[in-house]
Amino acid sequence: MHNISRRQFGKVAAASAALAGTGLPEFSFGQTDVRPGSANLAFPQGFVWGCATASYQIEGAATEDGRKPSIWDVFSHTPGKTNDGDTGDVADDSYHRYKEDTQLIKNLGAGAYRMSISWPRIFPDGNGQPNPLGIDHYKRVVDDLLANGITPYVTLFHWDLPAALEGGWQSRDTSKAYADYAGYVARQLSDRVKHFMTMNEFDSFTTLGYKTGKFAPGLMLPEAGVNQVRHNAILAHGLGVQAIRANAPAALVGLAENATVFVPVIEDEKNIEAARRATREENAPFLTAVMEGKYTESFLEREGADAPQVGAGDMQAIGSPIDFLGLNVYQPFYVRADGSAKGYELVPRQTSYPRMASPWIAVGPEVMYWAVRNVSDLWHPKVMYITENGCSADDVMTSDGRIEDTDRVMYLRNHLTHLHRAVAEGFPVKGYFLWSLLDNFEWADGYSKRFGIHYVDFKTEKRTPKLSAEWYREAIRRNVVV
Ligand code: PNW
Repeated sequence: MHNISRRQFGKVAAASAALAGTGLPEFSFGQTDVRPGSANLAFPQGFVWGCATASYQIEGAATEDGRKPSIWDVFSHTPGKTNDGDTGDVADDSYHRYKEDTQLIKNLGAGAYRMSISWPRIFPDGNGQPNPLGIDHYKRVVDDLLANGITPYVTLFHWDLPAALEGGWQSRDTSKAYADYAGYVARQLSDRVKHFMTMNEFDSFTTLGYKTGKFAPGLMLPEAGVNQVRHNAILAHGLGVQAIRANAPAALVGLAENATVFVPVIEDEKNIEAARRATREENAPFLTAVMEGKYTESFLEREGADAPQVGAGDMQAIGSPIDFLGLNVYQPFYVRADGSAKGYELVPRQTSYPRMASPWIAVGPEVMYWAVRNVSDLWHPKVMYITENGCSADDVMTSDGRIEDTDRVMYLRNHLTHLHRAVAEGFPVKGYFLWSLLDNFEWADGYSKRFGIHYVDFKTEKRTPKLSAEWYREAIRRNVVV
């Protein structure tokens, strides 16, 4: 049994020592002034503020400079798969307008940008010969960011898998092809890029792509097949970490994962313990396997004959140490201790639970604190980032050209307040990336859901800062929740 109060005391004591001189209070939540704008909600000096995007969602230029289709090109061009038949053919046209987008980031005062590389631009057939025009494009993008004082954080796989790879993530060969691709990009870019993330959100592209069929490639495999896809995905991550290290020894390697986050229904010792247990069990095929280098016994038992086939050396690769852990944080799940052997029970959200414009975004800002704390208490990563947080909203432009997204500001302000609590308690969160810099192709929802802090008119590609962009700029400028 853990002695929570002692552990917590140690953490807070360490936090106050670490924060001495930064002007942060020992206790930041519930016990001091937490009015927005209060110095008590200040972040440590050097905290990284950024925005995030992904290649297929913003680039367009789907057939340019030797790029061949990804599974998302195939899927979005299949009738009935995306809202209104929307595709990423043009998207934000950022392939051509990247300099304009750099200026949007610069105007926010943000020091970092999380972007992704399109695998089918680099290896149009998934493997074999690299396409020099592909990597040249990203060298230009990165150089433009650096020239403007913005640090790139590069994701190597944000779901645009080359369509040419037979079987996609059902095949182990894809994991190997991924490692070759990741090693190649790291070698090409590591003179300019320090932070690489292997993958974005295992659960989304495996479960939605291969189980429910809502995302590319739109398959509905039986459980054994889905578990194999998940295994091949985390294996690709592990082999990717090794390949990046071999090709770019100075690079820092991490992951951007949307771990399912559990919030204790009441913040007391037994429910906190339940949240921790739920975090480990419910993320067993993904983050737990990556952080522990093994599947939990209860996962293997629960899946039985449907458990994945594991090759020799797979788990060791999967458990390769990483330098930082990125968490994409959107929605909470509530949990309570129930006295069972498992130790927890999920508590369903009532129908009145508040949501943003995407029905899956249930609003529970404390998710931010518990994402960091559960993961830290279980696995103690040395460095963490929030690699995504944000929301869709029903943005409309007023007659005088403004977008008054007070609901998005509300969502962001509250999430940052709870992130501040985590930082003030000494958890090692070093930065925050807002999803998203600009409205973009929201996967199966096409252009019907807007996540940007810049509004995009998809007819003219004109970008307009929303109220939330103004708000974020002010938070960044003062390094405090406003
Ligand atoms: C993340 N869900 O995706 C992705 O990393 C982004 O590409 C995406 O645009 C952003 O969040 C907003 O959706 C998710 O249905 C998509 O639970 C869907 C879900 C979760 C994450």
